[in-house]
Amino acid sequence: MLMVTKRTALPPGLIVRTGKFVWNTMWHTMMSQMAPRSQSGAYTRPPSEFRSRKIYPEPDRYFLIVGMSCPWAHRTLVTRVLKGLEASVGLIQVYPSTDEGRWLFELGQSALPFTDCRSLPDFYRRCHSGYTGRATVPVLWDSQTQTIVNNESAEIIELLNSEFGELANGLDLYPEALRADIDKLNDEIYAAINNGVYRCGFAQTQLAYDQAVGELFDQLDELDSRLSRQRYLCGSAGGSELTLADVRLFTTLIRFDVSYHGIFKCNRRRIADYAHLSGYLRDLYQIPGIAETCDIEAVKRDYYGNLFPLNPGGIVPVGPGWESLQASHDRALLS
Ligand SMILES: N[C@@H](CCC(=O)N[C@@H](CS)C(=O)NCC(=O)O)C(=O)O
Repeated sequence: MLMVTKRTALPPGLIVRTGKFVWNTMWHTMMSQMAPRSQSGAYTRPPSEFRSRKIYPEPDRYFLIVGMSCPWAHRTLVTRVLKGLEASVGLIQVYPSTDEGRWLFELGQSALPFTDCRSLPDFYRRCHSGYTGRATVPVLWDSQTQTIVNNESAEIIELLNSEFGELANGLDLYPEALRADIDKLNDEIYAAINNGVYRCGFAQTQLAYDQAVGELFDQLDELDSRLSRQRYLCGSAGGSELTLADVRLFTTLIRFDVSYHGIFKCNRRRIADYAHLSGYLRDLYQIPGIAETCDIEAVKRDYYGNLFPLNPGGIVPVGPGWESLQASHDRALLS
C-alpha cells in the first residue's frame, strides 16, 4: 500500500523572522568591517596613515596608484592633468576584487614595481613591513626609496600643486590669497558632501542616515546658490578662480547621479535637477583632459558590483548615462 507522508510547511512568519535575524546579523557584521561606525551607527572614516610632504621633483620618480571608481583617487588624476604632470608622475591602476574586498594589481602590468604583489595590502606591507592598517587608494609612491610618501588625497593634490617645481605648469590651484576661503569651503564640503555621501550610504541606523542626508542636501542647496553668482567656488563673484576646492567637489558630483543617488540613497534630488550645480559640473568636465580621467562604467560597476552589503544581488542599473555632460553650458558668462 502506498504511504503518503504529510509534509507540514513552516509558518511564513517563522521563515521571515529567521531570515531577517540571520541577514541583519550578517549585514551589521559586514558593514562594520567595510565601514567603521560610531555608537549611534554613523560612519566614521579612519584617518590616512602616510602623511609625508617631502618631494624631490625628478621625472619618473613618483607614481600614483589609483582605482578609477574612487573619488579620492580621482582628485589626484584631475590635479595631475591640470598641472601638466602626466609625463613626469606615473600611474598604476588597481581593480577591486569582487570577493576579497580589496584592490588588486593587474598582473603583468609593466609599471608594477614588485612582481610578487598581487593586492594593494601586499604592496603596502612590501613598502612598510608590519603595516596592518587599511590599504586605500590613492597612494603617492616614491620608486627611488620604494616607500609610500602619502596616502591622503587632500594632501597629495596639494603636493602635486606646489612641490613638483619645473616639472609642473605654473597654474596655482591653491593660491595664498584664497587659502582661508578654500580651506573653509573644503571643510564644509568634505563633511557634508565628499564624506557626506558615504555617511548616507554607510549609515547603520535610520537616525544616522537622516542626519547625513539632511546635511548633504542643505550643503548642495547652498553651493547651488553660490554658483549662481560665480563660475567657481572660490573668490568673489566675477573674480572666481579654479582651485583645489573645485577639484574636490567635482569628483563627488560626477559620481552623484550615477551611483550615490541610487546605492547610497542620496535621492532627494539629482545633480541634474540643480540649475547651477549641473552647469558647473559640465563646465569642469569639459576642461581639456578632464573627461579622460572619468570612467563612468568603472564607477557604476564598482559601486553597484562591489559593495556587497549594500547591493547583495550585484545588479548594475542601466542608467543614467552621462551624455548630458557634453551639453553646452553658459558658465563662462559668470567669469
Ligand atoms: N582618506 C583617504 C580615503 C581613501 C579611500 O577611502 N579610498 C577607498 C576607495 S574609494 C579605498 O581604497 N578603500 C579600501 C579600504 O578601505 O580597504 C583619501 O582621501 O585619500
